[in-house]
Amino acid sequence: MTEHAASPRRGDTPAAHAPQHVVETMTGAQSLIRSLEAVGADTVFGIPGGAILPAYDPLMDSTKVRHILVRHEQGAGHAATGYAQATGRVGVCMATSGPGATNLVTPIADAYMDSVPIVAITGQVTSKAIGTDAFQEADICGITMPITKHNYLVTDPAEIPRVIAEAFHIAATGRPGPVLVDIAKDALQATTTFRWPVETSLPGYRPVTKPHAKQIREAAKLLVTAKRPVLYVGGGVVKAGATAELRILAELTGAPVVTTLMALGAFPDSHPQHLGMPGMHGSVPAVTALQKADLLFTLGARFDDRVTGKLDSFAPYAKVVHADIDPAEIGKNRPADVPIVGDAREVLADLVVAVQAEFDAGHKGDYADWWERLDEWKKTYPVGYEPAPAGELSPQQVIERIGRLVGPDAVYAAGVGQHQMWSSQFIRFEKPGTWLNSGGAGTMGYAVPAAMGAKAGRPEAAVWAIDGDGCFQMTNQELVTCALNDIPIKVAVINNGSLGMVRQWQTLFYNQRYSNTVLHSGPDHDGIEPPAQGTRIPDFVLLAEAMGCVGLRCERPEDLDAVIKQAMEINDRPVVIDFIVHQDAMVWPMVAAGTSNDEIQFARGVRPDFGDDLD
Ligand SMILES: Cc1ncc(C[n+]2csc(CCOP(=O)(O)OP(=O)(O)O)c2C)c(N)n1
Repeated sequence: MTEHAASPRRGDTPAAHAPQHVVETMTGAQSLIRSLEAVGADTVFGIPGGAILPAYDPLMDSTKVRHILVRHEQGAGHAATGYAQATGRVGVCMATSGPGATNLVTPIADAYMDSVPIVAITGQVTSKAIGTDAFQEADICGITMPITKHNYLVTDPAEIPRVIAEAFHIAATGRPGPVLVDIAKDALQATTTFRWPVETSLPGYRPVTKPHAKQIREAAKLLVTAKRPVLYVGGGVVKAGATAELRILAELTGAPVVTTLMALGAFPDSHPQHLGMPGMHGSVPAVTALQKADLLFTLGARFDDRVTGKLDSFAPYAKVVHADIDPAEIGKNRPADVPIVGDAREVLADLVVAVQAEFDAGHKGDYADWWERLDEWKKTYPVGYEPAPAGELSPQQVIERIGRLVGPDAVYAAGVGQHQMWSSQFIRFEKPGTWLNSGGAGTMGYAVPAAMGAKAGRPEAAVWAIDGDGCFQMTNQELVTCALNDIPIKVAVINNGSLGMVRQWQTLFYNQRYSNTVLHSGPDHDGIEPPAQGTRIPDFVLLAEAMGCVGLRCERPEDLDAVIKQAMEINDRPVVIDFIVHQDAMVWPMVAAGTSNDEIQFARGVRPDFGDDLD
């Protein structure tokens, strides 16, 4: 199973540097850096300031921890997330108290929604000043309580090694997620004893990884007796490094597979059993297969509203097997007939054995009729797009060509909007860990810093950010960080001159009244005509050059491949390509928000005809 090598699982943070039985006197700040070294952290993204300053001094001497000085703490947080998603290890970011810490709130919330293991370390005002509205004081533990898996306020320097060990353990195990460690400045300054190894004390924290044998048998029985099953695969399968096991189960049973936005790459897009992505902008076969299924075999997915559409009309004929590491997910949105709590890799491995036992007993699922229908839908409703008017670039074509030319080994990070959906539709994902995006929170500005984090963690990989011109203007300053730190990412700005996804909703649901979605012009603009050529503010090519990157522009379809290839050849600096694309392209298929998946439109106003005996 070669995929395992490319499929790191949560909890893989190497403890290679862990010292054997050390007891040394040092400052709390030194103890923090030694603890980070001991848990195997190799990269920290951050910005110093008063409260965290003591920690930056010993950081300068560390030969094991590389600090990357970002331009905004939000960039540090998303970079930690990108690092974690691309490497499977825990990402680390660091900030000072008050505004430094609050700038981390968005990426922490983002990591929480997408179950990404990161540890955020913040400086806090001195312990005596806590609660006095001291300069740069913010109650970051209080603020992040609902968006962290766990958080700590440390005022006793002796606790630092234990807290860091626990934070990494909690972030990486069970359902991964962000952990915040807030350390008072006086605890960093005080003299203490660094001891390693350290005893952790987490009596209430024991994630269940081994699934219950009876539930596995029940699930296997349902799978072999179902007539219309679908393996509904979510990001948990990628997080658990369970993609090889998934493929074995899929090929053993012959059941169709759908992979959610968070699971792209968990099952090869090119595999004949793959129906595509379900959800608001999912493929017709994937969305419809879930609707018509008699069994949803759910693995590490969470029945997100973007997948289910109107919940009470979702998959009306289906029984549900729901396997998840987090028991709180099971039955949250849709009751499960067979709930399974466990690690996706262990669940899948046990299921393979249980299904084989059913086969040996002569019980084998017959999905031939189901496949006849699925193949028909695949043939009739492939994901595609209308070409742009002659001479203009269509955004889908740009993204499709990047995917084809750069290939399935690269890492792709997307922002949020139309370009994100087109990336999910037109890049072919074949391997886990190659698709980074903000699925749960939908955070504009995610792409550039996440790509930076991915490239810092996997320097050998080609890393492309596919960004919107709106998203790019939120976090592009991290290209300065990339240029200065030898992190040569590529950024494809899909420049449609507008907040495209919002504009699409205005086209469809607000009578084409384009209130405040045109980006490159001011209030005089009528919002309908594209801004005149030359009114490019900012000019992304000049902006790129100003940040130490190579800036390229592509406006004509005939130049597309050459520009992508030109960017691929440049590896000593980051590259930004400003793709000027047709502004009225829309994302299809679409299930309008709050409606039933049965209302899916293949293209504007075109509802698929299923000629259906199940309706
Ligand atoms: C931080 C943040 N603010 C606002 C939104 C709402 N929103 C979702 S998509 C979008 C437009 C994105 O525009 P752009 O980056 O140009 O991408 P496009 O849709 O044109 O591809 C907006 C404003 C968001 N998701 N995140």
